[in-house]
Amino acid sequence: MDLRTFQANTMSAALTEVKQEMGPNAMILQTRSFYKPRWLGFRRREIFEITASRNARVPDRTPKPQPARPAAQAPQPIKPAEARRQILESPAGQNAAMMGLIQEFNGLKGLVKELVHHSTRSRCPEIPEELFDFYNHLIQNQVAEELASSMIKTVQKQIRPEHARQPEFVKLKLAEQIERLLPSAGPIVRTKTVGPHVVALIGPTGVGKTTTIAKLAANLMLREKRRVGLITLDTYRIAAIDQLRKYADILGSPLKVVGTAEETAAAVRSMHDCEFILIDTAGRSPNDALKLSELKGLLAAANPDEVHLVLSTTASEKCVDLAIARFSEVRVDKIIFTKIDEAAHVGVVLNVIHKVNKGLSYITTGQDVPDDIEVGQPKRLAQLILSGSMQ
Ligand SMILES: Nc1nc2c(ncn2[C@@H]2O[C@H](COP(=O)(O)OP(=O)(O)OP(=O)(O)O)[C@@H](O)[C@H]2O)c(=O)[nH]1
Ligand SMILES: [Mg+2]
Repeated sequence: MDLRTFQANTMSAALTEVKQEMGPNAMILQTRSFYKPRWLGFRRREIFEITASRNARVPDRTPKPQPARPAAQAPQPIKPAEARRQILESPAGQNAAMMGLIQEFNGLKGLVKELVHHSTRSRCPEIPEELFDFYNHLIQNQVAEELASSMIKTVQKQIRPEHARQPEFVKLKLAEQIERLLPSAGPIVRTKTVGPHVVALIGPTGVGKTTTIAKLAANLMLREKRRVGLITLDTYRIAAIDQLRKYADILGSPLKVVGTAEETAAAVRSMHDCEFILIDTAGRSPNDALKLSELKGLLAAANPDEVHLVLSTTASEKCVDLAIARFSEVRVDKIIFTKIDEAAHVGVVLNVIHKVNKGLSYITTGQDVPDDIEVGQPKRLAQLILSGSMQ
């Protein structure tokens, strides 16, 4: 039997070779794909292989009545076209056809990936080739291009060229960079010995301020056995007040709902025997200048020790930037990032903290009170940004 194998970068290229070398009647007996290392084993390339024959005979397995014939009579050769039809109609043939389609699809996917790689590559020629996959990984995790590029260049200076081919080593160096860029600011600590440590949470609507207040209060009270008072500067919405009241009732902590500067100052005074006062505020649109200046007045009356801006990781970076710009006019000391569990990528946390140069106090990772909250550890953020395959 004239049996040959053909290898190419795509299934269709392999098929073209089969047709050129063996003619249009060649029979495909087997197809497969496998990966071949290239670039010194650093990246892999998919190879498509077809085994074909010009004159394979395919046994006809359909049961037929056996006419009596002389034992020495030779079997009739099957015509190539008929044999091909039989192969295609058999389960094995259909499997092979399906596999061929899947391989074509994978080939296309690889091609698109390669195109993206080349287009990104051409936009940043300064990134060394051996570290390009790491740069791409950072970009795909929404780390700002400029930041990713400077991190990669620093890593390049720190490592020997042979280490660039050791992903775990490069990851370690990148993690060090991320940790350096992400100052941690948490947890909330009371440094004074007299009077309550007052913490306010501000931020856009629906980012998770009230839920985070409940998590913080529950952890301070149940785990650290602290006396905690709650104040809400949200008099607009009954539902929002009820939400915090529910938590206050469960925890057994005092709750004051205030709407004016005088009421705010009085509420803080009334909780003088608490170790911590946590202040919840109504979400405000960064575009609502009037409500933001009202918030500024109320907060000033509370005279908090720290104000945390709460931002959602699921918001676009544009929204996050706008929120930072507008809420900074009120007052921002630290940043909390919520909904890390829902975020597709967390590079935005690194970009923002680096840009505003404020410490990351907490990240929240789900809706469960009190468990889904963590102190913003740079190591953990580095792990989240660098997790997943880099190649
Ligand atoms: N997945 C997820 N959901 C969260 C997280 N934190 C809060 N949420 C949810 O986000 C929604 C809004 O939470 P709230 O705490 O009411 O948000 P808020 O900032 O107080 O909202 P406003 O007071 O309306 O501005 C609720 O459904 C919460 O359960 C988190 O870390 N992960
Ligand atoms: Mg709220």
